[in-house]
Amino acid sequence: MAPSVVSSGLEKLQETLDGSLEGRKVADLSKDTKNYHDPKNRITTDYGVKQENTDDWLKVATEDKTGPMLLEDHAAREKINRFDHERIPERVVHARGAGAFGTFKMHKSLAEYTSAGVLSDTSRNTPLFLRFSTVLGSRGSADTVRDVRGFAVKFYTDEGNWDIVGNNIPVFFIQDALKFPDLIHAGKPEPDKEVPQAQSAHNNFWDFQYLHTEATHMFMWQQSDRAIPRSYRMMQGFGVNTYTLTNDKGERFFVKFHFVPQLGVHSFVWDEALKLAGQDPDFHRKDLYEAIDNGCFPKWDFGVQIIPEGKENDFEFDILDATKIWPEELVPVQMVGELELNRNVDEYFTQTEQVAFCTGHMVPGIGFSDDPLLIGRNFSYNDTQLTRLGTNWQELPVNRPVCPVMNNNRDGKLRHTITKGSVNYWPNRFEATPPAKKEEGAYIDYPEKVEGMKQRLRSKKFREHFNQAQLFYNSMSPPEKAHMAFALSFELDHCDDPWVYEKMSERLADIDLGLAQSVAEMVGGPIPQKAGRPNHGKTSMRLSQTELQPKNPTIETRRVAIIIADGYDAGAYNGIVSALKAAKAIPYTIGTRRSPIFAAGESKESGKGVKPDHHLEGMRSTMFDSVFVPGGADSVATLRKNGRALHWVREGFSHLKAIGAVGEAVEFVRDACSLPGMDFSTSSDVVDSFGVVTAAKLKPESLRETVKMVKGATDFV
Ligand code: HDE
Repeated sequence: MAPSVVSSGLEKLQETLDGSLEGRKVADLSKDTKNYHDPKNRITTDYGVKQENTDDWLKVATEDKTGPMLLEDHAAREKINRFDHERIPERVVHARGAGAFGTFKMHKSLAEYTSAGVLSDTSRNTPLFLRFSTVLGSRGSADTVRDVRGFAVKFYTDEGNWDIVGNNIPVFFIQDALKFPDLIHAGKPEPDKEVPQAQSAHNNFWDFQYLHTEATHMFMWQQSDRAIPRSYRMMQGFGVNTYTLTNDKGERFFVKFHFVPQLGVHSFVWDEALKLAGQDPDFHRKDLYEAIDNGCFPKWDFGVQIIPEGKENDFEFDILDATKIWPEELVPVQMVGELELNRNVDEYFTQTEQVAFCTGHMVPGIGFSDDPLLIGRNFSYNDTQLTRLGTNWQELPVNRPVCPVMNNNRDGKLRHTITKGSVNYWPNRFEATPPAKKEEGAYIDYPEKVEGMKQRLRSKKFREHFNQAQLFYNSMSPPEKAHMAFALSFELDHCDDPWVYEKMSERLADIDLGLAQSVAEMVGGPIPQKAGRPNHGKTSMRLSQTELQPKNPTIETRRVAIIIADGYDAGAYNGIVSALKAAKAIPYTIGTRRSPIFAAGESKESGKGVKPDHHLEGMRSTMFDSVFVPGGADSVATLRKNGRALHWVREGFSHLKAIGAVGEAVEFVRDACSLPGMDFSTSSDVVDSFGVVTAAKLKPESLRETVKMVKGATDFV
């Protein structure tokens, strides 16, 4: 990744967007943005005095002798002092993340359901910040671990900030917010040894899952391929909780929010994710930054599921239960808008780290429901920002709204705003800053009639915990089911307390007997002979990733490694590079060394050659979506003798990647993959077998075929 000097060109953007809602957030941020690379800059202290030396502490010293350092050196003390206090508490969950700015647009108005401008005014481009995250790991943990991913959006609307603090999985582990500390304690590293980091594969996590049957549906999602996404750009986002919309007539609707990636939903295979966690722990963070920097802006279709008030009891599940989806057969998703990410942050800490979301941030026309998970969250988010960022966290540039903010909340540590005026209360004799009327855009609470007993109780429908776990499992394709069996076997193998893996082996029989039996056998649990409860056999649409593929498959932004050694076939190499570029994929040349590699017939003395992006030892196949080997007798002979080259091809093949080879490389690839019975006939023009495309002779169609193959392979995983 080549970092640009001033990555997002705020000034330029400001000119083009001037006056628009989108432009106002850009202008607002630029007030606090300084350019480190401005040639006029000189180093100063924090109080603005230019410094001639920030490397040597003031000391009593001569050319021959170093004497004591002097406490009087304020600038030195300031530098160390500021450094000592650089860290703030990391988020208690979702500590590891990456974010970007973007815009949100509705192409169909929801005015029928809501008075919120952000959802009804199709002429608006609402600016936003989106932060993706993992849940369990610390700030420095790896991106590709098995975990739920956060999908938190802050919309800077004309009526105030609206936050959807969602995940890439539509349900949650628990139904009542009060269980959250227990859930997270059980998932985080165990308290005695503080292991494992960023993993659910341990006794406490699975102990919790067994003891909370309400978690069954969610842990099935967390054991599916959804928990190992290929990219933040290739996963869905869900609001998860049930919110409400209110229209101008005062009618109310229950709503769930959905974001569907236009690139389709794609995942790693587990072995790839595991290896990447060590080989490139920043894989997702870099992937997002790179795509935006290259102008390939990730986009999501925005959709809503809506249930009118009065119909909420028509379902066998409670629509306020966050452990349940609203199956799309019953409540279709209406696709009504689009979210695009188009600007990288200028600085990680002040933007991605300091962004602070709050489920309580609602704008007129959008509200809560009595979802007991959501209402607890409404308390928790503001509370946690006080620890993390302090009282005035809403004044930080990334957090402040684009519309005017004025009230009688004052003071507190690090107050930034200077409010002029001689009173700071309401009512006041000047009638200054009065409350707003409805016509002026005030948030009006929905007048809901409420009656009941005060009790620590969940209503009856909340007590059914298995139907949708079965629905989800039944809806998976055979490979997805196999991946889940492997995932569960991996996780429970890491639990060394027999109580945990034995109980969990039994629990799986509540979902599917076959699954329970195969996992129990693998992990050494008792093999269930009978289903815990009959599988209802039902399925639902768009739960399997295979149904969430784009209408027009694309290989835009996919990374393709082209492996070469001296004597490679320049025609094949140049051909594939330009075919990939034309398809907007990103070709990477991987050489036996990073200094220039020479094509067949090209002499070293020519001083030309190709300078590879990386060498074979510097990278691994896991970091690429596809591998291509051009021919060239000498190049292939060298690669054959290179164990790492062999491993590149073999590993890529075993991770189901598209592999392409031309000319002499065909035999090499066949041997590297070494699958008996594979038909890599070199006599015909183009052969495609087990995801490997080979062509005996270089022809345009062989290159086109390779590109198509990469497309095909990336469609599925
Ligand atoms: Fe969160 N969650 N959460 N959560 N959550 C936090 O707030 C909490 C839940 C989610 O990128 C914390 O600012 C409670 C569901 C995301 O900054 C904290 C409950 C969903 C993020 C908190 C839940 C989420 C958080 C920690 C149970 C999906 C990262 C730092 C009722 C819909 C936001 C922070 C970011 C972060 C509390 C459950 C998503 C402690 C009490 C369900 C994406 O306030």
